[in-house]
Amino acid sequence: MTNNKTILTWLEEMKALLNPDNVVWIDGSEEQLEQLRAQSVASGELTKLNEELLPDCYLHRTAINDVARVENRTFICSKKEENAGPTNNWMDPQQAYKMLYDIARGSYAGRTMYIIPFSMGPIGSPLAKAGIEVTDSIYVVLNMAIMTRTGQKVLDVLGDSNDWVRGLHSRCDIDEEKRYICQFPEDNTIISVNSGYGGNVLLGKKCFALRIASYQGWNEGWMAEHMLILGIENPQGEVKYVAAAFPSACGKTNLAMLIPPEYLKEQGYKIWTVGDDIAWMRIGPDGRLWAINPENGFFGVAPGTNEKSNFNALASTKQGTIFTNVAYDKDNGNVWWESLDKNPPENGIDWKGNPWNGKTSSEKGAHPNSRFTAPAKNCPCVSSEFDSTTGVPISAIVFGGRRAKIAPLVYQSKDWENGVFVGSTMASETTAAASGAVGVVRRDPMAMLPFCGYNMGDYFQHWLDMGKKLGDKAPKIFNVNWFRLDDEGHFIWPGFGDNMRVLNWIIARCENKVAAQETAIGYVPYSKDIDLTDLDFSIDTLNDILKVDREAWTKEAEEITEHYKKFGDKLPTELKTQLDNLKKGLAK
Ligand code: SAT
Ligand code: MN
Repeated sequence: MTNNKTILTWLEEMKALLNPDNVVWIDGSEEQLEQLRAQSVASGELTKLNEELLPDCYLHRTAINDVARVENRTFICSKKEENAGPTNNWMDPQQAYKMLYDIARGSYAGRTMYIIPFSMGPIGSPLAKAGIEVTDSIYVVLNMAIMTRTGQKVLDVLGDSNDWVRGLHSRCDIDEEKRYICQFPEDNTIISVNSGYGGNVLLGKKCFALRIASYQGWNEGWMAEHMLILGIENPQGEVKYVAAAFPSACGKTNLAMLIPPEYLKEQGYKIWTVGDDIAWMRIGPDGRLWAINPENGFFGVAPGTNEKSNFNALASTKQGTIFTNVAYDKDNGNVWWESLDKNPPENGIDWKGNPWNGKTSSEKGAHPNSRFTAPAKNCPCVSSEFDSTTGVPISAIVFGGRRAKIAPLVYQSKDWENGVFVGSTMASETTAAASGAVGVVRRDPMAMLPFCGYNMGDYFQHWLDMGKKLGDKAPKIFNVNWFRLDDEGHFIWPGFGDNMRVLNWIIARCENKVAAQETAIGYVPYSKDIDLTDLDFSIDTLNDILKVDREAWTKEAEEITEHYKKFGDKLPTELKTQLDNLKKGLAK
């Protein structure tokens, strides 16, 4: 498949280490993938779903102990501990290689080694990068074939270059105690052992496109961010692009595929999806920030996805999709998950593989972090720029998280530097996307806490430096919070399609078309400027969720002071000044 010496040498090493019975190159052809699907159905790794209801779709169950990313077992293995920084687990690279090789040694015996050449980003795009993942899992091969661009073409474009990322995945025994997800940023290398779950094993995704790529971006002057990318088309047919960062399972996929409220649709507004999870952004020849989505599919959270909450995501899963850890409907060969509809299967199998009656059981049918892996091209609102090699120009960057209180529905930062401050202090209540307690507030700067491949203090500085280079062409930076709760614990803002009302305010701000009130935290909308047409929502309630509560923010500023202490000398002085300014503004 290739004469690239750097690849061939590494593969020889991997073969010697892993000792596979067979070696198979993934060439990107449909015939080969079809044969692998058949093979994994025969072995029970995949279940073929009803061909009429869900053509070319499959169900997979992971081990019960292996259902989410494992942040406590994820390591950045840079030579110096300081370069992993205070927010990452660190391991010395020599020690890590030895430990991981000892775990993986001989683990492919009796198995096949699949070699997956893949491209993150449209093949041939100057913003794209290549990788090779070796794996002993057909599930990984089939998911990578949806989530990335795979096969011979990748090798052809790469030629003899050594600019590619090495990814070793071995399921080993799915032993939790020996599960490790290790990134070696200085070596462009990822090693993942003893897991078979999504983010731990689809190495193109978080491991490469965020952890390794963020480090590459720092060195090469670009940005790899945990952001969706969407286009907002106005009635004149002009499209403005927004990139938005939210922690895992905070609705990035929903926002990326939003359907505007009826009255806006009638006026001609449309949303186009470029990406739902990751953005790679570079300064283009015109000085603006241009973004691509390095992925080729959506690895979305299934529970909560339904016709109302995300019609487009659901439509994306109707063909060529792999479902992981959802419930199975034996009578119809169909899948089901919580809140899909009010008609769970009676004769079902739950995500653990046990018989399950959805009508009577109090147990959940699908795991809260169960997923669909769907091809992006299935999405009814996929952007015409999806495969663009130049990407799309970004007008606004939006940060957000789950905050029951405090953070207003939306506000704009005062400038780029202040926007970096807002991103660096982002906080969110935790979800099921990672193992650990759910619902605890944690600081998650730029939604990159589990994904930044280097010292987060340096990462903040990189953001500040990018702002200096972008100058007055820099995107405007905003913060949103869809998740305010009332005293009874209900969401106040309707969210979903109605978030378009907020996006329209954001775009109007970018175009200098609407005024705003300056507050200590930034520019907050006048409530009259958030369009509530056709919405049963009072202006008083809107005022409530736009209010900047001085007392709460003063407490918040104290918590930010604590959060910032972690970064020591690495905290850029600009951000210290920003915090001081916030405190002064609140005291006024
Ligand atoms: O499992 S993944 O890490 O790929 C998805 C997520 O947690 O956002
Ligand atoms: Mn994500």
